[in-house]
Amino acid sequence: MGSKNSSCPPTVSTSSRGPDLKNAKESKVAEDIKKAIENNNFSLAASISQKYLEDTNNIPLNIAVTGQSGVGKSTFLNAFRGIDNTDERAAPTGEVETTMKPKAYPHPTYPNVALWDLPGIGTPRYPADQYMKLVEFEKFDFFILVSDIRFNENDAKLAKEIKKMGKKLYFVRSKIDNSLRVAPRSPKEYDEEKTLQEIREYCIRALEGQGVASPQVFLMSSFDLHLYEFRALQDTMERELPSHKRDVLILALPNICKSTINKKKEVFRSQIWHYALLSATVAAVPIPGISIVFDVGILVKVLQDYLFGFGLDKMSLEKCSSATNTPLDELRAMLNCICCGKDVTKELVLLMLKSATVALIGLAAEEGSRFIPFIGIPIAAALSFTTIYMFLSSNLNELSVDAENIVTKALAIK
Ligand SMILES: Nc1nc2c(ncn2[C@@H]2O[C@H](COP(=O)(O)OP(=O)(O)O)[C@@H](O)[C@H]2O)c(=O)[nH]1
Ligand SMILES: [Mg+2]
Repeated sequence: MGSKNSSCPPTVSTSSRGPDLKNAKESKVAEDIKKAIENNNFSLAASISQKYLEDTNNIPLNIAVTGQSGVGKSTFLNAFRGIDNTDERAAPTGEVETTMKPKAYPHPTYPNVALWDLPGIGTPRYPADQYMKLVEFEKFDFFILVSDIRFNENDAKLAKEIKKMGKKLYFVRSKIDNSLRVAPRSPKEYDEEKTLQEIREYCIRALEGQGVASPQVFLMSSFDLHLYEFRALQDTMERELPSHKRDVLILALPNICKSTINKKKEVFRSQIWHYALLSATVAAVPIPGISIVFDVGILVKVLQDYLFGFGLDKMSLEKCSSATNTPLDELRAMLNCICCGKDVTKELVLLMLKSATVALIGLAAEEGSRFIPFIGIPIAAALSFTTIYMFLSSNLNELSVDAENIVTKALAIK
């Protein structure tokens, strides 16, 4: 083989994943799998991988969104989930909240992640001193407290209650697009950065003045999450979440910039070797025309996950097509991976594999020698494993580039 394709990871050693791989659970799982394989017990190895994937992909993440009525909570939690206010799964917006109870809105792709629309504080039904108990605060990983003008006394009371319970809290100053539009300006003097800084300081002073220490305030517009400080909020949430929940959050984030796509890619990448192991061992069967044995159903699932995670599924592309006024076919023509915007079927995966296997198997035979000492699987299974590993890796790379192109296209018209 000629030069090694940089899209193909050279090893299944888990060292490429950075700090996450220091995670004790991951190391223990890798160690257990290695032992099972050394004992020739592939079904045990695969079942450890399967359980690991099920556990990590089902970790619950509950985000509470609270604040007074009308401040933009429902709009924010729809935007976070990548859902239009008109979508049937959307939280209703522009309503007067009267008898509202906490309501979970699951993420459309990751149902283990839910954003909760909470009632405003200080109503007769939700008095400040009982609020946390009434909303069952324990189940929330963190709170986002929204205000559209200034954080008032009720907000400050709630903030103190949330902190008292030891929960993480972020303040969001919503509707920044409105504030910038009405900010007094003469063309010469207008300075958006300065206006934003003033708004931020105003919010911080209001909260500090009511006894909230060192509040973190993020300015944003739910109509344009890619502008202002949603990304800073994302980074802060990621940093402050316990490590086992971080990947769950990353996958659920809206695809608003290249850095989110890249983070998702790394999360997906860290799971590839488990899927390759599953596909190449337990239910692996020979497939006519393809010289490796594997379970195609697993590859269908993984590619589907990539499409949904990156917003390259049919529905997301249709949304992008109408938002950018670009015919769907033209949009598809921009994309490299043939599965974009399609239902991933076994037939499609076989087609993709057939057109890739000659190159992949050649590479796998060469690269495989590096895997075998690590996991000690027999040559045939090792070849399947390595080929599948490379097939998924190269598709993941291609899809992440496609996703970046779509994000760039979508943002260009905003
Ligand atoms: N300009 C602007 N309007 C917003 C924004 N977020 C919400 N709104 C509007 O504010 C109103 C109240 O929003 P909603 O989400 O229902 O607030 P909630 O009562 O806190 O859930 C609606 O008319 C929204 O369209 C925003 O970021 N920018
Ligand atoms: Mg609402």
